[in-house]
Amino acid sequence: MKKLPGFVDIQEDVLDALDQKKPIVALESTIITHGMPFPENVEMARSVEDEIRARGAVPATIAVIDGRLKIGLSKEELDQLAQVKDALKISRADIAFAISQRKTAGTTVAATMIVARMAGIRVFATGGIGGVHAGAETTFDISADLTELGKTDVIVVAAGAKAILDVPKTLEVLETEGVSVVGFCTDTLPAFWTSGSDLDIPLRLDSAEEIAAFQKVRDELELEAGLLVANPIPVDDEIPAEIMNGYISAAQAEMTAQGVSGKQVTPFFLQRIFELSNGESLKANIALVKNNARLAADIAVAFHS
Ligand code: PSU
Ligand code: MN
Repeated sequence: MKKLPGFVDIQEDVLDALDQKKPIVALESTIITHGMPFPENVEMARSVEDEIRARGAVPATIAVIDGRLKIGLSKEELDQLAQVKDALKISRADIAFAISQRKTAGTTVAATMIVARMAGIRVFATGGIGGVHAGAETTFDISADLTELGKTDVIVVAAGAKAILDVPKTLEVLETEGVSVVGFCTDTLPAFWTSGSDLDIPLRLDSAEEIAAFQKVRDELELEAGLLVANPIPVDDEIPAEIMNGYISAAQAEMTAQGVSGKQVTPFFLQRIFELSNGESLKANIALVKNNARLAADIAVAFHS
């Protein structure tokens, strides 16, 4: 295992797994600090870690706590992070700032990918990635997650792109960035709370073993771009697109009226949609993250066998 910077703390079980080349699944923490309310956020984080362990992999939740870059969190650290009121939301641009200023922060998909790759963790599970926001042609709001996927070779398992984004433009940017976008057992791009959409998926694979084999070839080619696995929410947990679209338009209108911009956009949307849907969106969100964690663990296990 390579030497990591002095500001990194690795949980014991993650360290053992790295030493023994056992399967590990990285997890992000913006979903905990900015994506879900307390206490659902900490319950979600715990059950996601349990799902990964049950599948034979070791979970490694990544976050910055008081300036320490954590790879794997103790129970106490997770509880603390889930209740911090003023946590930062950090990406490539500000991860070093959070560490040097001894802040506490949730790592976005982009920042989590950077840390996972630095530690040699190849698979990462999340809910949804950031993308091109609706109206990006005037706001230029395009998530740094997309450019990170273009240069950091980690397998990211997500439930597709949320309809709060401009999904066709998001797919175009992923293609430009050279990101391999693979649908797991699906021909259409999953739409986060909804299992399918009317957009064709660029590539399709139907097993964790095939995804691991695909990644091994990508490694040999040293492609230096990420692999995005789009995993549909289980049909029993999904919310139909017609219902979601109503909440999304309402939240979008409020956002425009209030002038919400920058980093606040995604958290604002998630919170308003949670309220408008009477908590239904959160239930679906938790179900899809768990589903992604299971697939990510299977891929990590297949990758190491
Ligand atoms: N999508 C969700 N929940 C989340 C996020 C996205 O359903 O919590 C978070 C992820 O951490 C993602 C980030 O990396 O939002 C993207 O933020 P932005 O759009 O500001 O780049
Ligand atoms: Mn943005």
